[in-house]
Amino acid sequence: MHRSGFVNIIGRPNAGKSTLMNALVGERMSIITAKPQTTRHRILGLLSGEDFQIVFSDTPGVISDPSYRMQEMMNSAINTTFEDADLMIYLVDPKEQYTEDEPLVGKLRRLKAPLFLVINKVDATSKEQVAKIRKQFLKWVKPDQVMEISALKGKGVEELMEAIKSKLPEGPAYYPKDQLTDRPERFFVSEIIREQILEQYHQEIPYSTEVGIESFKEDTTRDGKPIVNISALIFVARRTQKPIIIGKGGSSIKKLGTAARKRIEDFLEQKVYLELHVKIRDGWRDNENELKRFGYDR
Ligand SMILES: Nc1nc2c(ncn2[C@@H]2O[C@H](COP(=O)(O)OP(=O)(O)OP(=O)(O)O)[C@@H](O)[C@H]2O)c(=O)[nH]1
Ligand SMILES: [Mg+2]
Repeated sequence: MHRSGFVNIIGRPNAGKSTLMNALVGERMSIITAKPQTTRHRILGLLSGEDFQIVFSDTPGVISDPSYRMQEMMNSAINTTFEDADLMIYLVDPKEQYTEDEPLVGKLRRLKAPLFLVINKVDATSKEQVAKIRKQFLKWVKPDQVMEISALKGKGVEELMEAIKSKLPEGPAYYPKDQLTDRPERFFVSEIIREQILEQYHQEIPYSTEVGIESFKEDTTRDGKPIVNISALIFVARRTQKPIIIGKGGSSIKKLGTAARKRIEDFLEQKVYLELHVKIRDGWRDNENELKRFGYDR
């Protein structure tokens, strides 16, 4: 018998969804930073074996009161996971405060698919606090299982994987068994650059920024070694943000370029030449055409 299914990971920004998906698929796929709203798109991570295929989804954290069209679209990426889930993982950060009107709780009550309530970050939270959060959520939702894990330390991840496998329905492989994700290489390259922007810049800058790959070409250096030539565009939402990205005498963008290049080299397992340019796209976060171009309408 072959088993397969969509296992969708949802929760608040910063709960550790991307860390968990990467731990489950065993690849550094989704970007992870300490800042909330790091993930902006639904990203599939595939895990296949002889007799099973799990289609994991990493998703943006739910935003309770979106200020931009972009954030509304991030929320709608979460809504699609309610339509196709064979199993829903609701990931909770026990260090946070919750109330019954938590954005996803109502929808989770009406969910037909099995629900796992997974309490993350137990490595960094007291037992009492974990127990309190567990009790609280059990008043609000009826999960099929409750688990306590540390996605960061890998604690409880194997047990979670076993529990997931035991809930997988009978079904065919949806993707070729050697495929790892639904996204092309260049998407991950732009994500790595965005990750480094989140790491390096502060306040509104990372949130006002989008990255596009202008060209991506395999080439050889003058001495005949393989290299990937990548040219990327950093879009900012306001004119005043451009000099901040660039920094004094180009120092900030240079630092960004070096950090991103190293990461991309690790990811592609190849030498990389990376060129970065900054462009202004006034108010792109509220502009339907720009959002479409940046892939927010999938
Ligand atoms: N201590 C601890 N930190 C964790 C754990 N899992 C994730 N984190 C940290 O929490 C922060 C957010 O992790 P992400 O995986 O990016 O969280 P996310 O839910 O994908 O966040 P968004 O994409 O913004 O919605 C990072 O600093 C992680 O290192 C955990 O089990 N323990
Ligand atoms: Mg994420």
